[in-house]
Amino acid sequence: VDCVQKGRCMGEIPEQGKAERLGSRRELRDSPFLAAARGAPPSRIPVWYMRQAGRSLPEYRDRRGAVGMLEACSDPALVCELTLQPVRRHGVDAAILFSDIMVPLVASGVPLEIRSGVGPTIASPVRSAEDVAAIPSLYAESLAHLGEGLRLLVDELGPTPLIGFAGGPFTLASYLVEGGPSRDHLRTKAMMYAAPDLWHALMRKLTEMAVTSLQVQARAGADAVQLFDSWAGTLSERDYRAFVLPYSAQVFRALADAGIPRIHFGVGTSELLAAMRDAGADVVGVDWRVPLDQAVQRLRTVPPAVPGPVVQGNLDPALLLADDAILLGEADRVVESGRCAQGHIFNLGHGVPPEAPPDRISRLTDHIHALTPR
Ligand code: 1CP
Repeated sequence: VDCVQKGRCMGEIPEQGKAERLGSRRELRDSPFLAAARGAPPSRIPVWYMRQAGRSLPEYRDRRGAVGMLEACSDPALVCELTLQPVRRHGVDAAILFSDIMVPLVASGVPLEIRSGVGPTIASPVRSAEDVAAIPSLYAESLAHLGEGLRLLVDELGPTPLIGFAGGPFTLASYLVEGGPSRDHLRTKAMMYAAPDLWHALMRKLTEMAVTSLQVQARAGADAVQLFDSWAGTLSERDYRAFVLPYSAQVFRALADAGIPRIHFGVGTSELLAAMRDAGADVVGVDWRVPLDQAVQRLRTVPPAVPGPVVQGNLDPALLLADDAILLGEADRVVESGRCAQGHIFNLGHGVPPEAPPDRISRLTDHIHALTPR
């Protein structure tokens, strides 16, 4: 079924409790993704991929055509269609809303663009107290299109759960302060060190935005949420705990009542894994730099938390460009090293590269599904 062709427009649905909504999607009770995320035994090893929608898929290139990224994100029917494409093609165990971490900033009125092949660029980077004060507040009503896309999806997805997401406070700050993508995040870290009051004021604003956005998504039917603090791995654990963790913890706390699994992910975060779990995440994403058995060791707290750590990851995305035998062999290693976790959601260590052959992604998915779950 194609959301765009159907061109349906649904009215406002009153806010519902999660338990009530689960009742209306009874098929979700058997979801391997939700079982693993809760630390329960899944019927098969769940698989989804960060950036599973997007340029690796010919049907995506077809549908996106010349439509700008932000324009695409504000069209609920198109969002629905692009979210469903990888679910149909690969048979993954979760859908992730087609959107971007910059969408809440755009909705609040911060002038920015997403340039094809570049990423987000900010018209006037945030460098002073005046700049921070000028960032408008985000109102839930400004994200009505996001909620609308989610509601269309909940109807279409049947037994497949839907992941909502937001950018983590450090990662959003890095785009705002640098003015665009950055390798070293030097200006961002300089602000953090040299102007801590300014930094904390900025973090408070971004935290509020992430909370508003995730609450809108949870109310519209997201079955899990992921906080993408992609670039937090540039910080030492000490600085992460002082300058970022309190804000991420606030985001996770604000989502506790929604009763849905909360995933926390960043790249290069081998040294931050325990801190990222301490922020209140139910599931911690692990990139490819540390094997899952070691990640689990790092995530075990003293006294041991009950239940034990649930991890997501951690296949190197570059393997999608190697041949099948190498890819599947490495995937087996990831699965084996993840068996000591309370739960493992198979994923890549970061996003699907646009060059990844779609058929190979499907074969990888089938291969993992054929393995015996823990
Ligand atoms: O399928 C999915 O995963 C859903 C789609 C999705 C998600 C989860 C997109 C679509 N963006 C995101 C999150 C996002 N956006 C993150 C966190 C995840 C990650 O680390 O990859 C980040 C850091 C961004 C910022 C961003 N937006 C970048 C990265 C730039 C950099 O600093 O390297 C880029 C290239 C974008 C644009 C974007 N977002 C999504 C797509 C399909 C695109 C490309 C659009 C285009 O080129 O037209």
